[in-house]
Amino acid sequence: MEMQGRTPEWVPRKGGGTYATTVRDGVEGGHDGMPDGPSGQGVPESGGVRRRMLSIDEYVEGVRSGDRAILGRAITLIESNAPAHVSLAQEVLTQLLPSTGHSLRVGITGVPGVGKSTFIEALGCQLTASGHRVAVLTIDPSSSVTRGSVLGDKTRMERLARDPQCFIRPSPSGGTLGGVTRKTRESILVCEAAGFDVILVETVGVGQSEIVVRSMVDFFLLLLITGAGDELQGIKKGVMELADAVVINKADGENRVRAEVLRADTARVLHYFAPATEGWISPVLTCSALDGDGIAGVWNAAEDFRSSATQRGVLQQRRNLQMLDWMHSMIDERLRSHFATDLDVLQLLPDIERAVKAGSITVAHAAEQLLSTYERRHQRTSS
Ligand SMILES: Nc1nc2c(ncn2[C@@H]2O[C@H](COP(=O)(O)OP(=O)(O)OP(=O)(O)O)[C@@H](O)[C@H]2O)c(=O)[nH]1
Ligand SMILES: [Mg+2]
Repeated sequence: MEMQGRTPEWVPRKGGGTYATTVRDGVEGGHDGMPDGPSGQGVPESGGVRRRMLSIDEYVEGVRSGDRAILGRAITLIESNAPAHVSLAQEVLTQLLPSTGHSLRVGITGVPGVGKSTFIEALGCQLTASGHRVAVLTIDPSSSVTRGSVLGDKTRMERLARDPQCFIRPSPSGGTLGGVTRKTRESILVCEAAGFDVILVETVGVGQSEIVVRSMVDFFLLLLITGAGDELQGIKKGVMELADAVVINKADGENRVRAEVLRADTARVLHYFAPATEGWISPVLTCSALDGDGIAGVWNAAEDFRSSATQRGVLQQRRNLQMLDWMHSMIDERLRSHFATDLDVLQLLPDIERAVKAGSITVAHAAEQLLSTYERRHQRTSS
C-alpha cells in the first residue's frame, strides 16, 4: 500500500502554500497541548521534516495510552485531505471507536471578546485541579485565512496550555465548514479515546459556527456580556434558544450590578423559549472568568445537566441523532460536490442560468434539466 514505507508525512511548504493536499502542520507554540512549548515532540519543524509514517497500530496504541505526541499526530492525520491519509485516519478511528463517548462534550460560544478563551482557561484549570483531563478544541471559520485568533488564545490560555492534564488544539485551517466540522467531530472522538473526560469546544460565534458546534456537543453554553446589544449576542440569530446554559461573563468590579440585571432580564426572555434540551430548564448564571468567581457554579450546572439528561435517556438520544445528522450531511455534501463538478452540468449551466435570469424558463424546469443531465451521466457511468 502507498502509505507504507517512507512516505513523507510532512511536505515542505513554500511561501505558506496550500494545505489542501498535505498534512497540515502541527501547531506552533505548544498550542496542541504539549507542555513544553514550540519544541514539543510531535510538532514538525517548519520547512517540513520527513518522518516515519506511523502504522495503524502505533496510532491506536499511542492514542489509547494517552501519548500526547501521537494524539497530536493522529489529529493531524484526521485533518489531512490527502486520500491515502483519509483512509488511514478512518482505519484508526474505527479501532478507537469502542474507547470513545466517555466524556462530557461542552460547546462554548459568544461574540468576539466576550471572554470565551479566558473562561476556558479558568474552567479548564479548575477541572484539571480536581482530577479531570480536559481537551480544548476550537472552531474558527476565519482561521482558514488568517489562522484566526490562535495567537491571541495562546496568551489567554497560557496556564492551561502548560497543564499536563490538558490538551489544546485550535481550529483546523483551510477547507469548507463541512470539512472543519468533520475534523473537529473526529478529533473529539480521538481525544476521548486518549482519556480526556471533558471536551471543551470554543467557537467565535460567527456565521454558522454556533450551529455546527451545537450539533457536536452535549451541553451548549452561551456567554454574554453587558452592553453588547441583544441582537449582536444571539437573540435574533436564535442562538439563545439552543443554549443549555447562559452565562453573563465579566461580572466583576463595577460591572457586577449590570451583569445581575442582564442575568435577570435574560432569564425572563429565556422563559418564553422552548427548552433547548427536553426536560431541562436552561439556567442563567453570572461569572467572572478573570477572577474565577462563579466558574464552579457553571460546572455544577453542566454536571446537573449530565446526570438529568443521562437519566432520562436524552443525552444518548442527542448523540445518536447527531451521528445520523452527521452521516446525512456528509452524504449531502458529497452529492452536491459531485453535481457541482460534473462536466455535463458545468457545460449546460451558463445557458440555463441565463435562461432563468431572462425569465424564459421556470426555475423548476431549469433545476430539472440540470439534474437529469447529471443523472443521465451517472447512469451511463454506473452501467
Ligand atoms: N473584567 C473582565 N475581563 C474579562 C473577563 N473575561 C475576559 N476578559 C477580558 O476580555 C478580553 C477578551 O477575552 P477573550 O477570552 O480573549 O475573549 P474571546 O471571547 O475568547 O475572544 P475571541 O476569541 O476573539 O472571540 C480580554 O482582554 C480578557 O482579559 C472577565 O471575567 N472580567
Ligand atoms: Mg478566544
